[in-house]
Amino acid sequence: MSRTRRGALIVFEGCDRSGKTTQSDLLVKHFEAKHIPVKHMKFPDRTTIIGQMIDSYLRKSQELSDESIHLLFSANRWEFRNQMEKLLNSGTTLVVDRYSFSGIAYTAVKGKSFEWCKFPERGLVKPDLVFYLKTAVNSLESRDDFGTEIYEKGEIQKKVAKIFEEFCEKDSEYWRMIDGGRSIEAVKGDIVLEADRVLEEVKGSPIELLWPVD
Ligand code: Z5A
Ligand code: MG
Repeated sequence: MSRTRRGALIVFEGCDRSGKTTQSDLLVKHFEAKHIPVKHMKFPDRTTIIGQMIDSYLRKSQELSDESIHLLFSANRWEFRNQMEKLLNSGTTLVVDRYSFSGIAYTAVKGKSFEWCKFPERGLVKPDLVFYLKTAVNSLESRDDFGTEIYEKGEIQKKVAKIFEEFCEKDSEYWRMIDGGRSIEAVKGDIVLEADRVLEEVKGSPIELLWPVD
């Protein structure tokens, strides 16, 4: 029985201005040039009603409790969960700019427990590969537009970076730490090598879920 090869779920994580959008765009273009079906996604997706509430919070025009904003970020991913699974199963690779790990990291640094932060993410599609773009926070602060939204403070970004590094250590089978402090082309070179490899690896393997509840 022939089965359509599934696509891969490839996620970019990192601090503010670490190059996630730049590199995820380049990876999408790389796949397009090879005629590989690919879709670029981004969280938060500010186009939905939930996304607009998140946008107002990030731009500091709407105050929300830590719990409410956490659940809104998660709900924003759940809005797209079934569509993502369908696309992957039909052979489309998804390149996603921020995902559940941002959700966990940015709330955990406010003092909520890791387990509490993780819970609403359970059952979303598990990425096949996560790139963490590691870049010194001091150098990010000098990149364009740093400092306009609510979390864009050096102290918060440093704590978030530490949580991403813990993920890299703990979940090393699908996390890759990439030195994002180099030129855009050098960073892209490493990413493309890993991404091409994972596309081959996932052929024939089923989609997994994040931290499924027993
Ligand atoms: N958040 C959350 O709390 N919970 C959640 O569940 C999720 C998110 C999903 C908005 O995210 C906020 O939402 C974010 C986390 C929180 N708050 N913070 N911080 P966002 O994704 O919309 O925004 P962002 O990631 O914070 O910022 P960004 O501007 O999108 O950054 P980026 O995509 O990583 O960087 P970039 O646009 O590719 O590059 C930034 C600049 O640096 C640009 O001028 C580039 O040309 C330049 N650049 C890129 N690469 C390089 C290199 N290698 N060298 C030099 N310059 C470079
Ligand atoms: Mg971005």
